[in-house]
Amino acid sequence: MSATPIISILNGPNLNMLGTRQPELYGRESLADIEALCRGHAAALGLGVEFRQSNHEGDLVTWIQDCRGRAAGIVINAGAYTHTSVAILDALLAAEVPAVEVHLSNIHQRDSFRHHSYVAKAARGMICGFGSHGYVLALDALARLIKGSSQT
Ligand code: CA2
Repeated sequence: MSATPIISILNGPNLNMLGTRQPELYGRESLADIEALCRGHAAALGLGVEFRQSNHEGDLVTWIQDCRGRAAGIVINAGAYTHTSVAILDALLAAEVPAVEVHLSNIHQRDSFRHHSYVAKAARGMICGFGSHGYVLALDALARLIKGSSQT
């Protein structure tokens, strides 16, 4: 039997504050609620999950590097670093692991500085505007990609 593929779910700055403020934008769930949602859905798909959050860009870069040759996929909500971080883009390009970008809010309906994503250049696709369900959709997308790539 082959090992369970691991999906690394990475969350950027301020996402540890979910559930405390701005529910109209980000919903009422905490990040711990989203982690539980992801763990349950990943298990149903036969995937394992690592779930992490940091307010520091370098942590996210290191965790992405650590995925190379080890993780089967990355789900990333880089928070505000989405719109600023060439370092995260470079790490995703170097990792050579399929990544799906997620945002809770619809970034295209918000401030114009949120319309551009550096992460998008390295991601297989982006899901935004569906709240926590976006993480579930991202896991579904990765499960399909992983199954497709393991078929002979
Ligand atoms: O919609 C998303 O998921 C974002 O990645 C969230 C980021 C924002 O900078 C991106 O443009 C879009 C911000 C997350 C902040 O989350 C908070 C939640 C509650 C209270 C304060 C901040």
